[in-house]
Amino acid sequence: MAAATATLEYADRASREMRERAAARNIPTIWDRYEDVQPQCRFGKLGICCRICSMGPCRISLKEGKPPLVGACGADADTIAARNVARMIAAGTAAHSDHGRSIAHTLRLAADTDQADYQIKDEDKLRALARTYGIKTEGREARQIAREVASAALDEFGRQEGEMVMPTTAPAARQRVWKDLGIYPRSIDREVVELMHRTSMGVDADYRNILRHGMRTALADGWGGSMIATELSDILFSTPRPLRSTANLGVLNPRHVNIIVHGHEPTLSDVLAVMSRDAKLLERARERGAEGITVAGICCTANEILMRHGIPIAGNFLQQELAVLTGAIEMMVVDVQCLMPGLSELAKCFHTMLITTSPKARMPGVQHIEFREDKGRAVAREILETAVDNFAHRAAEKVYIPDAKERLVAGFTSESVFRFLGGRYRATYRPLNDGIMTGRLRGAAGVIGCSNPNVDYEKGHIGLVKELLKNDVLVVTTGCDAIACAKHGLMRPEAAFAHAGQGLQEICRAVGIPPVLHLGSCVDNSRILRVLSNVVAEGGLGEDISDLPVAGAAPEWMSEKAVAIGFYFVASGVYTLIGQPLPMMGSENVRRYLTEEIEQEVGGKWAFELDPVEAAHRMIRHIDGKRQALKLKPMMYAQAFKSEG
Ligand code: NFS
Ligand code: SF4
Repeated sequence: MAAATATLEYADRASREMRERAAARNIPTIWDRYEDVQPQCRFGKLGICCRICSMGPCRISLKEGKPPLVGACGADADTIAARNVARMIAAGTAAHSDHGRSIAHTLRLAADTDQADYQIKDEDKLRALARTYGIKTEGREARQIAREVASAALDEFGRQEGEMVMPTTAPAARQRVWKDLGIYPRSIDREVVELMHRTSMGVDADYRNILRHGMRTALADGWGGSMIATELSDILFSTPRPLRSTANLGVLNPRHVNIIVHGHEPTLSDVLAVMSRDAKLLERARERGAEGITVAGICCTANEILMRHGIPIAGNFLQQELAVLTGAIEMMVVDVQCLMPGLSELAKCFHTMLITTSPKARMPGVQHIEFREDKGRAVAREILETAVDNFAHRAAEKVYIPDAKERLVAGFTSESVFRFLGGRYRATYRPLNDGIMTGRLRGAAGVIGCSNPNVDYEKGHIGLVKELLKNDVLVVTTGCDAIACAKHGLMRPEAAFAHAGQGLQEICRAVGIPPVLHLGSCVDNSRILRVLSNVVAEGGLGEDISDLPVAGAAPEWMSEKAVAIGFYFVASGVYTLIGQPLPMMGSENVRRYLTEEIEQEVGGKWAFELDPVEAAHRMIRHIDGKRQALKLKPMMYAQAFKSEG
């Protein structure tokens, strides 16, 4: 096993220690399995293997001039690569949006049922969303409004005529771009279905046409499914407010029953988090010899319940196995997405119970306690009691919790961040826009997405974010990048003084924010779209998102969801940089379209860069280009990195 030989320069202490322990005990983890699948198929990596019909699989030659140049049906590298990437968008959009759909159903349940386990927690937001959908709010009760908002949201999925409503919240100029190009989304399910149709055998063979529909599908995610997930979660579970918490495996308590919630949808984890504080349950834990109950999160579930309840984060995607390896987890409860199937074998080495809860995501041989929204509290109670009872089976000699946790401030939203920036009474983006216009802030960057074993441990995230901060770029983050930043202390209130350039330090001090703002889970990337729209609306920085001095990055992307996110940011006018290229580099035409020509069509484009410092500089060069186009003042302080001239 070669896992221990990988560079761990950026690894936090907890992850380093747990990886060493796994290696010492010969327990395989993601890094070992990743080694085992090497060397990887180059045709797959380059996106030029097609297996969508049984005349294939067909792969295009990697050697110039050497057949086959086309598949059996005549599809060339351009068609094949575009179809493959487009299907990743469909899958990513489906994942985010199906999550959004389940929240919409939960909102309807809360509106319809007197005794529902869910209530409307943010009525202001409900009323604001109702106005977006043209639903009357005056003199009406919250539940009445909620019922109609839930159906309006559900209509976004299956509408057969007309277009989606949620994207009307984008700047007017942006909506025109989509209309002119014919990519304004009509409905979420429809775009996904049409994409699957177009990319099936013998349909769309024009790579640009395929990828334009890919953008339309991605827009149905960002400005649709994901945005619905975020907005309705805020209505049901409350809109986050800035709060303090902690992150990393050290949040586990050796004397407590430790329960990990892992996955994505907040419907179960939110109830679990609240009910874990129940007095009767604590009593039960004490009877079994534990001093208390700790619930901690992994992946986006962690972000959801951190943002709303301050529940600590155990770790991100690459730490799911490391958490089990502590031997101190009574139960890991999973719902959907980013769950490694390898967990089931690993859990057998410990007393840890792995519990699946969604009918959409089961694992062979793993206990399943099915979660249903209409009996949320009852299922949560059963799960919690089972976890508490498992404390008796913990083997003390197998327990090792690394002494590593980091303080953080999280819970920012498009409404709250700059409410603080602007003073107490009014949500305004003026101070942010002014900061950029006067050259205190260079611009802003969204750094998001997964962690990936094909990168030196978290070097992609941390190397990139630190370089941006040094150069006065404010960073907003979500998903597993957010957790990486938290573990590295970049979300401490005082982090600006250690890492930020002078201008960014001044902004952080004036407003009392860390230089890296945690905006939530991956569906909450829709909050970043909202922030960008609000910055445009505030004025002084152009008419459209594509005018803004901003950039996006997913340095360690892994999931198909990240591909959908990248495409909706590009289609929204944002320069979007990822580490490992999209799997389409076998087609020079597709590469040129996505990294160059597409900018003429939508104002954003793709970039690929594995070196984190160079990645930051490429983003900064883009930001500086936008500053010049807007004729903004030069930067106020000497900069660590100068674009040129
Ligand atoms: Ni996002 Fe969340 Fe993490 Fe990647 Fe997975 S948890 S939805 S996909 S791995 S950031
Ligand atoms: Fe081969 Fe064409 Fe079938 Fe793809 S669609 S597997 S390229 S024959």
